[in-house]
Amino acid sequence: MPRELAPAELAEATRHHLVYSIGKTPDAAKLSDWRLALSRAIRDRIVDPWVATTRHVYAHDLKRVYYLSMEFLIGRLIEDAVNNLGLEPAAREALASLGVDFDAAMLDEPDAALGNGGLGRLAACFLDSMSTLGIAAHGYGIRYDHGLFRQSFRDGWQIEDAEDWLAQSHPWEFERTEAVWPIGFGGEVTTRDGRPRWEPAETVLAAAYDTPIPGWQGRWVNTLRLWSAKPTKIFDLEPFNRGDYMAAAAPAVLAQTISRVLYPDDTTPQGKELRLKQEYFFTAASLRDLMRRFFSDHDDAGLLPSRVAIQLNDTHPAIAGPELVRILMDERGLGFDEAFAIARGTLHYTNHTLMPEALEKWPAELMARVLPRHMQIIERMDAAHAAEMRAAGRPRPDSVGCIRDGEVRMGDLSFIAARRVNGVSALHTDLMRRTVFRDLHALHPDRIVNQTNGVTPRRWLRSCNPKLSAVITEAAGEGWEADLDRLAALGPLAGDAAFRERVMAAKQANKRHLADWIGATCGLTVDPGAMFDVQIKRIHEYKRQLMNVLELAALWNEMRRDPGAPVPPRVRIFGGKAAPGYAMAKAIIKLINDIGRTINADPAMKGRLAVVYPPNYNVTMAERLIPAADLSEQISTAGMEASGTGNMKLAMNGALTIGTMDGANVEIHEAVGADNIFIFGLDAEDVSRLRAEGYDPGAHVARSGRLSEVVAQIRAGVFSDGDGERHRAVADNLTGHDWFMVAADFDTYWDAQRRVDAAWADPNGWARKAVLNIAPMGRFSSDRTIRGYARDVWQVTPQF
Ligand code: NBG
Repeated sequence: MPRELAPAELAEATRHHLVYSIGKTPDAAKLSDWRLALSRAIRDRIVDPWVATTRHVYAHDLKRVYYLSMEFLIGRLIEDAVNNLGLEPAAREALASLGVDFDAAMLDEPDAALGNGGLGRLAACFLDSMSTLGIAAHGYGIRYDHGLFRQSFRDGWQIEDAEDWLAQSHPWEFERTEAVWPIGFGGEVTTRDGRPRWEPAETVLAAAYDTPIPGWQGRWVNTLRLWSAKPTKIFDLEPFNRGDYMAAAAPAVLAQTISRVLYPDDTTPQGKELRLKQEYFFTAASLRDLMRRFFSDHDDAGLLPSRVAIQLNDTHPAIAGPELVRILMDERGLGFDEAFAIARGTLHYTNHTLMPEALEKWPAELMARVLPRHMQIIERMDAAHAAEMRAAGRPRPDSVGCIRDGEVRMGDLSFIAARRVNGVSALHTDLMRRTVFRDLHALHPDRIVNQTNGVTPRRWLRSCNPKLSAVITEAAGEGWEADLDRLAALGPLAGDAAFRERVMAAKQANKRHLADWIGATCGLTVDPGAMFDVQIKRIHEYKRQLMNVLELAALWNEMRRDPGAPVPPRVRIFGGKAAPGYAMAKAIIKLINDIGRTINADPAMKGRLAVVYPPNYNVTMAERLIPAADLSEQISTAGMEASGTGNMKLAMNGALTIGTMDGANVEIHEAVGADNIFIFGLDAEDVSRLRAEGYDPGAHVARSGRLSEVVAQIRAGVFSDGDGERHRAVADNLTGHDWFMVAADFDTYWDAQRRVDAAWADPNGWARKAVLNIAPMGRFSSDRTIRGYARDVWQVTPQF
């Protein structure tokens, strides 16, 4: 733990940075100047333990973990730093003495949104846990100029604008001008001295920017290294001298495009050359970097698997397999067999979805054009794998292979190049074994392991919910933030009325706070005494925000029919973005906003039912909503949500789950017990059986009076100013296709919501359930997940 820091000392350091790093005087400084100065002052506190960690790792030659991810959804860094270093009281006091409001300064930091959703946020939680546990790790990714787009609504439709997190200087990072690697694309493969040689046609530079990642109490500090693309030459002088300035700048523009923007899509591969280039760009830069580190104190490439573990976060960095083989063969002179064996001892792959359209595939022609040498190596790896299986008497079925029907299949490539392959919840891993990787699993029965996701309790409890944290500390003692199993101490207190009251008082305070924010940002008055019912996640058909909003409309109908019905007041809150190219998801957003507007405008609903959909859901908004949630909507079609992590964050903060038996909901159900969760609907087997039998959504709609009524209203334009056409695509899809089985689950969802109503009517019982949701959440800490990876996948020993 770094030395205690007195507020006066931190104030002085902040003032010093304001003048000497930012170049402003206190009287002229704006809030952002103060925030930047404070960030610098805090960063100074991280540098010594960072250096100490690096020395320790070198001195003890610790095995290193490299986490390669296209996405790191880290959010605000000042918050992690202040929280993990225990500096909040000092920072608050220091800024107050300078006449600056600490909370305002924290909120001034742009949300680093270098990710789309769960996959990127998981990577950020893992960074926090790897530092907290003392694992020698680097995160490797892309320093996008523009992160996930900013969402607003115009007439209820989603509008996207470019995000600009680097507009002000990013005070946490260190530019490493010595770590710059040339990355090639295209060109051809020739042979020289009997060795293949790749001569790329185009080269860009990958420039490293390091952000230190301190763990809990700053005992250990790892590095997140993000790559930015730079041109090999700034501009062409010849066209410039001719006055052709556009042509002069062309090389720079081309290169910089590679790290310009995060693909705003987390489920479908963009069949775009740029995406493939992004993937190769950061993977190749990371491998070069880590190989340089490895060879700086080892000579024998054969040692790589015992000194290095590389984790591929989804298939995005899957080109790491052929790239590593290429480096070992073409640059180090190893034979193919040896190179392949080393790669297969070093690489590990996490699968994050079973959705077929999300398992990346590239046209073989594109791969051969952009990465000609890699294409050769992929063919060779694939042939070697086939031969190996034949020799072992287990010939590959036709379904297996890296190249099929003119496409390179990154899922199979990742699998055959990995030592371990993991799923992210028990159900997902089981389905992986039985569906997408069935044949590969039969060939390699020990390769697939499960590592159920987790979330960092430092950010998702301690920092976002100080009120509940204080109550937990009273009950479980200090230090639970790094030992979340201690929450178990709350279990026996569920029967203690005074304790329950303290827990619910914290919730109530958070709800008042959120209600104020909703008033200020959405112009809506909501009653903090109402049930806050929250669905926050990417908008996707399989996540079924549609089912949620249809049930909401049905509830509205019911409440209008029977004004005296004892329906508890609810505020239904949505948050989430749709991929810009995903028309159906955008149509669902519009429908939610239309239904919401209709309900909010009905005077009879005042104080009884309200709908809130604040635009631009991001990490910071999640930190506001989660502590104030009573009910957590986890209602995906069973078998579709690999794990979910919002489900864990919400339960950890005392929200009860209404959900299907999908992803990690299954394990949450097991942990909290059937009495403390509202489970409904088809399970994964039902879903596949029903699909196989031939699912008829129209029949389900017809059978459900409530659903039929809502569909008829949508078609009649009840929610769209009489415009029956506006939501026709959604209605037609629901009655005619409904791949995600909204109609089949609607009635049981309705019933489950009424069970929620009944439970809410008993405040003591609800509070008891809330406590019994928090108590067993230790197993959903990302510390538990990372210990699992360390043990079963990476074979490293955490220092703490
Ligand atoms: C997402 C899944 C979630 C899961 C996260 C993290 C992708 C491709 N997958 O269910 O949909 O929680 O990954 O594992 O983004």
